[in-house]
Amino acid sequence: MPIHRKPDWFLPEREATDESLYLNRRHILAGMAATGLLPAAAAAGTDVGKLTALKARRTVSLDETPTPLAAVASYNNFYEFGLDKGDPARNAGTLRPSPWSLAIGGAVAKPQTLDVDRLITSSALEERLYRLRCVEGWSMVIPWIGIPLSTLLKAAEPTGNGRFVAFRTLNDPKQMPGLRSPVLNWPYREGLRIDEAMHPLAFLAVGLYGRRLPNQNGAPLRLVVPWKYGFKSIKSIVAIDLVERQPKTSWNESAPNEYGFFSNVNPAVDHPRWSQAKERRIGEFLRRDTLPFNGYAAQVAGLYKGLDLRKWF
Ligand SMILES: Nc1nc2c(c(=O)[nH]1)N[C@H]1C(S)=C(S)[C@@H](COP(=O)(O)O)O[C@H]1N2
Ligand SMILES: [Mo]
Repeated sequence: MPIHRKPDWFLPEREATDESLYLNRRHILAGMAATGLLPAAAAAGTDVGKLTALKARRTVSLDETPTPLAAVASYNNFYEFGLDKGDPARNAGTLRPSPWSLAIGGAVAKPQTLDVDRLITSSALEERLYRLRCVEGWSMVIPWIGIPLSTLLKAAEPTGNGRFVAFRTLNDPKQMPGLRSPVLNWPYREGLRIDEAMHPLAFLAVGLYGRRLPNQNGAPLRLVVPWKYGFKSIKSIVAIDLVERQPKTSWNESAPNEYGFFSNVNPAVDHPRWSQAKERRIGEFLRRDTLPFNGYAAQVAGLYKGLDLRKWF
C-alpha cells in the first residue's frame, strides 16, 4: 500500500466515488429546474453515459456537496463552441479528443510529446473534489479526476530558466467552429508563474464524475487551478511550455483592464463592471460569500506575499 500524506485541505478519503449518489441527484436537479433555480441550459441535460469510465487510485474529499453532473456538463464557458453557456454542450460533438497529442517544451531538459490516451491509462489517477469559481459570479463543486500538474512538469525536467508556464488550446476550426469568430485572440492561451504551476493544488484533469471529460468540459485534458478564476482553467490543451517571460493570455489581451495575469479570486476587489463579493453556486438559490482565493487561502496565500493584489488582479 502506498503511503499518502493527507493534504491539509482535505477531509479523510472516501472509499470510492459513489456514482449512483451523483446520478441520483438528477431528480433534485429536475426539481430545481422546474422552480427556476437552475439555468435553462443545465435543465436540458447532456448524455454523458457513453463516456469511458475512469478509476481513481484514491479519492480526496472536501466537505461540500458536488454540483450535479448534468449541470457540470451543460453549463460551460468554452468559446471555441459558442458564447452561450449552453453552446458547448450543444456544439462540442465535433471535437475529437482521441487520439490527442500533448507537447511539453521550452526550458526543459526532456521535451515530451505525450499520447494523452496512454498518459491516462498509465498514470496513477486521483480524484479531487475542487471548487471552480468563475469571474461572472457562478461556481460549482466538481469531482475531478487527473494528475497534479507538477508531476507532468517534473517529468520534463525544468532547467530552471522557465519562470512561467504557458498553456495553449487546440486551434482547429474544423473541430472548433467558434474559432471562426474573432471574439478572442485564438488559440486560447493561459499562463501561470512556475511556483503556482508547481503548487500541489494545481491539477490537470482528464475526467470528472468517474469518467473521461465530456468534450464541453475540455476533453481530453484541461487545467484546474482551484484558487483562481475559472478562466485560468484552460481546456483541451495541446501545448505546455516553460518560458522565461510572463506569457500573454487570451483574456488579458482582449480586456487587460478586466483580466489581469494573476486572476486571483478576490472578494475585496471589484471587477470593473461588478462586485466579486458574492457568488451563486449552480443549483442553489441564495448567493454565498466568495472566499479569498476561493477558500484555499491557507494553502496558497503565501505565493502572493508582498504582491499588491489590487494592482496584480
Ligand atoms: N479553451 C478554452 N478554455 C476555457 C474557456 C474557453 O473559452 N476556451 N473558458 C474558461 C472559462 S471563462 C471558465 S469559467 C472555465 C469553465 O470551465 P467549465 O465549463 O468546465 O465549468 O473554462 C475556462 N477554459
Ligand atoms: Mo469564466
